[in-house]
Amino acid sequence: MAGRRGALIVLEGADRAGKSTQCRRLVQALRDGGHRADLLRFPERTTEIGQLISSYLMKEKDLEDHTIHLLFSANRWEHVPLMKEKLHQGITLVVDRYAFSGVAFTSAKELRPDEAAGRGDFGSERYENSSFQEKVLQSFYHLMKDETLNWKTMDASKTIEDLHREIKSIAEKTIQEVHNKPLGELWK
Ligand code: NYM
Ligand code: MG
Repeated sequence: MAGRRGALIVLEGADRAGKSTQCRRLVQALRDGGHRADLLRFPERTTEIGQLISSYLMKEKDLEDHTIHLLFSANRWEHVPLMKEKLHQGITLVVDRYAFSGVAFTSAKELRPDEAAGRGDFGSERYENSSFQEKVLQSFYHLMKDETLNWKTMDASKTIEDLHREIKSIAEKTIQEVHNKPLGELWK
């Protein structure tokens, strides 16, 4: 195992797709299978920056669009040294949202045609309505055209168990494929 690095596995998607459930299940399954794996999520609401983000999302605080965008970004950057250290140590990171959510959610604000959104079965945080989520999805599809990022599309309407099996098998394959590759950059 010496010198093997961990894989960076990111689950992205609209709200309510089941990412958090799948991330938890995946980390547990990888650990049960003898891998070293840790769970991360963004926004990580426990830091000072994360608390600002959380109060923005809960509509307790108003922030200008660029400002909140940069806070989401800063919230990822403040974790990058730790993430790199873990990956170098051979720990696979399962990440519940990353920079792609940053792009998809911010650009969805620019795409928004009007406020006359029918409310779906979402929570009460900012962005949690079906017309906004539709824009987010369009943004994700756009980002997925970048083939240098090893995207796999999951059908979130499948059962938790079926999805878990699929995701686990992709993750295990990815861990093998990247273990002797150097860490790259998301975007160059
Ligand atoms: N979100 C998340 C963004 O708008 N930009 C970002 O960079 C990230 C990481 O935060 N609706 C949005 C997407 C979600 C919200 O995330 C809270 P979660 O996964 O529901 O805690
Ligand atoms: Mg949410």
